[in-house]
Amino acid sequence: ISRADLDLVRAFPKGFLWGAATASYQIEGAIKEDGRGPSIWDEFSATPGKVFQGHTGEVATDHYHRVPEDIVLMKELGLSAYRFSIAWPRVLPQGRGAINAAGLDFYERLVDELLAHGIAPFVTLYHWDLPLSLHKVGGWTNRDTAYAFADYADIVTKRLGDRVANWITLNEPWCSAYLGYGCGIHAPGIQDRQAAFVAGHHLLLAHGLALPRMRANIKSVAQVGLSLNFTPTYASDEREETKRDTELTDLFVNQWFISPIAHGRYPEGLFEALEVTPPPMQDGDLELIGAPIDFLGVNNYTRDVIRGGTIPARPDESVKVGPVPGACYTEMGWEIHPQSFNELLLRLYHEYGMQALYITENGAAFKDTWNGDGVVHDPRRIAYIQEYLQAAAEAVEQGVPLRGYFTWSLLDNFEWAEGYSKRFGIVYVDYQTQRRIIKDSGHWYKALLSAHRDASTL
Ligand code: GBH
Repeated sequence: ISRADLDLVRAFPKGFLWGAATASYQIEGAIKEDGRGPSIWDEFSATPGKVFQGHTGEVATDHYHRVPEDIVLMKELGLSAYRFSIAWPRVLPQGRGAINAAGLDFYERLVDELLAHGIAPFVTLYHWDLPLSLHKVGGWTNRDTAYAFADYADIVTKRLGDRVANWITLNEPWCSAYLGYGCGIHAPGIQDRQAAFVAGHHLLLAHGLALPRMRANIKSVAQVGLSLNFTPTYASDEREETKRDTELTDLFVNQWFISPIAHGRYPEGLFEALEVTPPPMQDGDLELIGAPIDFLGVNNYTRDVIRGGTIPARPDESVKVGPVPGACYTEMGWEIHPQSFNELLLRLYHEYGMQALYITENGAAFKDTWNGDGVVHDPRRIAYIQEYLQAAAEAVEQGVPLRGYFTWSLLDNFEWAEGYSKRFGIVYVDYQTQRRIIKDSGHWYKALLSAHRDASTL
């Protein structure tokens, strides 16, 4: 570990949580086992042309059968926290109604094993795997799905609320709403701008309805929040139309969900900018949605640079500029820009008044290879995490109440529409054998975490 890394860890307070994140459909596999019902991602990935080379989550990283081994890996890495998601269709195969005991048992064993190893569980209730039966009756465009989610949240926290303190209702509802219903690149693959905003409202409502019911079930000091994705937007030039389109993109990409959560209202001009009518709402919805959360989970990977005046100029269409001269990109084609991460954290604190923040996802995909020698060199991932942590450290020094950092991801996994073609793990997975190999970035992360522990005990 370098001198610079030692300085880096000193910026993070004692008790700061260091973790890694995953999601059920991306790692579990075993989609037909022990009574799990089908999800929209089973159907979507089985539909030709939707996912890279027809990849599916049928086996994924086989985590469902490898929990003990994977927890040993986390322990080896020295993680103080682990963020994972619960597959709703394992708990409620039809989305509502009959509970599948084996599903709850699986997550209870996972939680108990984490606790036995001194790793704090951060549980996400919804990371995109909606039970297919709920989709058949409209999915997130149906208001009833929000009530079904609240019942599901109640069931899970009744079972695990005596030992899990940290909960995330939804992961990136923007993606569920827009990628799922607006442009259709994610399940359920619907292309309907208007439907995206209806779905978005019901996702927010689901969060709002679940919040008080979860808190009632959590025994220790409840920490309930949600994780939102942010992609800060920057203007590529000084022109008026560039300024306008940059603001419109920000409205759509960054403000759509945080504004109702933080302020109890949709941001002004959102629906007009996207040329949709406001979603149907009932009295009291925005109060539920805007109820205080205990923390905000921040997922950030990159920024967007916008060139205005592109026709058509609706912010969900292509107004991004091509490669920024001199910039570096990951395998996803996402620009590496730590400064925007720093500014995002400051904004969430100052403009949105978030009093506790966790980075619940940050990481990078690169072309990692393994030659059979048990070593994976990924210097660019180390540099990425280092630079983003440096930006986070500066935010902490500037007063941002940052409580923890989870890198995406613990393991290489099923990267949604990209299938297995993109590797985000700090641990490599050889999909032929399911062997796990800690990448150089994993070894580096481990050293960093242990340096932070040492610095904290001084
Ligand atoms: C996260 O989403 C997910 O939570 C996680 O499951 C996933 O594996 C990880 O990141 C890596 O991708 O409008 O098509 O240009 C990613 C957040 C937000 C990033 C939307 C891409 C623009 C998509 N994403 N963003 S698009």
